[in-house]
Amino acid sequence: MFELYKLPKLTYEYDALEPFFDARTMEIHHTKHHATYVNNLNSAFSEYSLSGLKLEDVLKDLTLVPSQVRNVIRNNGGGHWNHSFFWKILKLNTKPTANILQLIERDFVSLENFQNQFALEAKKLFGSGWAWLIINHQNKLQIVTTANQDTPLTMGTPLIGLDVWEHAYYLQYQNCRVDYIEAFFSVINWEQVENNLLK
Ligand code: MN3
Repeated sequence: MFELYKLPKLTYEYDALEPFFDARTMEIHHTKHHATYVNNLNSAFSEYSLSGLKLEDVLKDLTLVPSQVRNVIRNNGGGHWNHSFFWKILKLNTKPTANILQLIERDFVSLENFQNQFALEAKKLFGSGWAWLIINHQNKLQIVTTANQDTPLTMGTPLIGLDVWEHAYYLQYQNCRVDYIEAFFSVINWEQVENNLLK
């Protein structure tokens, strides 16, 4: 089987984020949802002989690939990119680094206010998509949302991303997206956020 892209291994166990994100959701999310994006992405790259292209480049500019495969790559390539990013920014018991805190206070006044704004945008997002904290092209922190599996790559450098598709929380939180968003603030890996900032 053609395998340009691989499902990344998590660096922690599925139950590592309990009680905030439950093990069953993490396992299904990783081994079923993310794996499907990877398989579909590999099929598309194989069928259209795209293996010379870099996924990030294509996601920033879909005109690099034939029009009939753009939506497949947008959805599944985006799905692969977004989830690979998401797994890395999850960890229990980390705190914002001095760097990050300084930027958050500069652009959102306080960490609490940032969290409120982020939660509001994530809650407001209609249907499936993602909420992000990015550094935009003006070098300011900005909260943005993307629909479906669209990435924020053209808008700036992503620092934090939250999957707000129902598959990310329904087993544990059912219709209570707000509780899932609140729980997310307890599992943000601020060390990785700092890594993302330094990129
Ligand atoms: Mn997902």
